[in-house]
Amino acid sequence: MGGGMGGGMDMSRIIDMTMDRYDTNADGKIDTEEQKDFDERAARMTAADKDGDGAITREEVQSYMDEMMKRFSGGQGGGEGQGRGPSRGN
Ligand SMILES: [Ca+2]
Ligand SMILES: [Ca+2]
Repeated sequence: MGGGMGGGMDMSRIIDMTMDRYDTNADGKIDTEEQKDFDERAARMTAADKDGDGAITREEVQSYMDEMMKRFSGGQGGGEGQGRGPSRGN
């Protein structure tokens, strides 16, 4: 299967950067300690922990990003509402 994304965004690079930034001990996952460094935006990524072991692996980041992309480009309308937190920065 040729799974190339034709788009402008290089997903694996984004994941690399994410891991780089937060996986400070470079063991390949972002554990709960490292997650304390998450900013507001990154905090959503805690939802990426599919197996619920508290640590976010690169794979989990990847499938999370995947889902986000699908959601973005899939554009089934109607998914709005509720989801907006009161985040206005400060
Ligand atoms: Ca780590
Ligand atoms: Ca996990």
